[in-house]
Amino acid sequence: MARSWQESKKLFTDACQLIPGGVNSPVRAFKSVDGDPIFIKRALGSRLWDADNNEYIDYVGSWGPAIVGHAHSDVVKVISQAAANGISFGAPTSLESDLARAVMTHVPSIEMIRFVSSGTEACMSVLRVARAFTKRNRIIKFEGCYHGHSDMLLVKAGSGAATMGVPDSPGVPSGTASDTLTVAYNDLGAVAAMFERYPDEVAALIIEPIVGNSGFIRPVSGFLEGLRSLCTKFGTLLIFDEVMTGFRVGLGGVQKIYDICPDLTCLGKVIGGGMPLAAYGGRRDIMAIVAPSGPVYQAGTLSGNPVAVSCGLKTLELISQRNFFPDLVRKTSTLVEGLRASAKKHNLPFSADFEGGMFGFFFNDKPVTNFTQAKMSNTPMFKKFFWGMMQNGVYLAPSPFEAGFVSGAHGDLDIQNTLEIADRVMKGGLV
Ligand code: KE4
Repeated sequence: MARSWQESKKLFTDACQLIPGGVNSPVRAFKSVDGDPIFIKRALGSRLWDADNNEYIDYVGSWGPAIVGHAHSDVVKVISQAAANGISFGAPTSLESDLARAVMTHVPSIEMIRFVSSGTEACMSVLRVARAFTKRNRIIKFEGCYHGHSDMLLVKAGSGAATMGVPDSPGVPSGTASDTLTVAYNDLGAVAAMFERYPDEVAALIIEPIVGNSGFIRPVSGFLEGLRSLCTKFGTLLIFDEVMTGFRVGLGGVQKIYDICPDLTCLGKVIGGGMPLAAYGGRRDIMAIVAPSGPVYQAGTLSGNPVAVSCGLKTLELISQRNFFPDLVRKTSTLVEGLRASAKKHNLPFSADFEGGMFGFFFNDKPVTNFTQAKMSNTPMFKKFFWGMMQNGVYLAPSPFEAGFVSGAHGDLDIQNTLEIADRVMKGGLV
């Protein structure tokens, strides 16, 4: 029986009178799948229920944070306990040092860290620090990578900016954007040429070391190593934006998997466990210039909020358990292999990849190594697949330029059911 979304439609109509586009973040608006968003009523484990009481197996996971599953009892308990002690003080607590140590245990390139409230804030702040430390202004970013919505980074951005067709948003002064140099992902030659053109002007190169905001795109062999040596050669700071990949692809992030040591790292999503918490950190000599220990100003009323930090601490504790990631990888691998097998069986142009608990797929039978290639994927096919999965109770990211996420709460039966549904949808034809 076709699903009804009447209640969500009513709530959406109401919200559109009050909130731009009826949502508080554009990618939630289902624009790129030509639909209206479902309104979520509650979630538990791997499941979501919408305002019409439709149940879904959830692979958005709040865009990554819900790695232990929704409303994990241990997480809810620590949040309640922390809140009962006071929700926010605007003063330091020992919890922040505990979370700092928990992060550094797994990400040794971070010698000092500053907590903030969003990935946008982390990426915006880290670039201010990089510019101050190097006394340079230019930054290099990659087409299709998304580092939040600060002015200097809304240049050829991925994720919602790409979905909405505004990778270069109106309202960003040309003067601000002019210092942001963009290059195609995986094109080391183009990066080298950019450095040759501005040999002593580039403060930082910021990258999603595995891209999640153009869909899932992996660095080609030697690419990250090449960036590391180019940045060292030209005195540019290498910044890994691991807001999405940190503690998601593995406890040490992409930098551990590829054995690359960035100068600075941005984190978010998982380290807050779904609460507003992110961070930037790295070399001690660089972080030492951040106020109040140094002159580079950055601040936040709710930075290091004790409730959010408690949520993050418990989340990191749960995912650090010995069998958490091996089990997450096994389930994600089963999902991706099964999707590949069905697409092959039904002669669909399809590629898929994953790392840890993060995956992505394109309706494209050619390799996707950059954003231009990602955009050549078959969008109508993606839309049909997305809605077929939605109608059958599987909630995927409503955009081809996003990644998917498996949680510790997804059971083998969830994966099996998902694959059975995907096969049926693919068999039904996506043209
Ligand atoms: P936030 O400001 O949304 O917390 O983080 C920005 C950000 C920075 N860096 C990376 C690699 C990111 O993926 C993000 C945010 N990711 C998107 C999803 N692709 C958030 C979802 C949304 O915009 O609503």
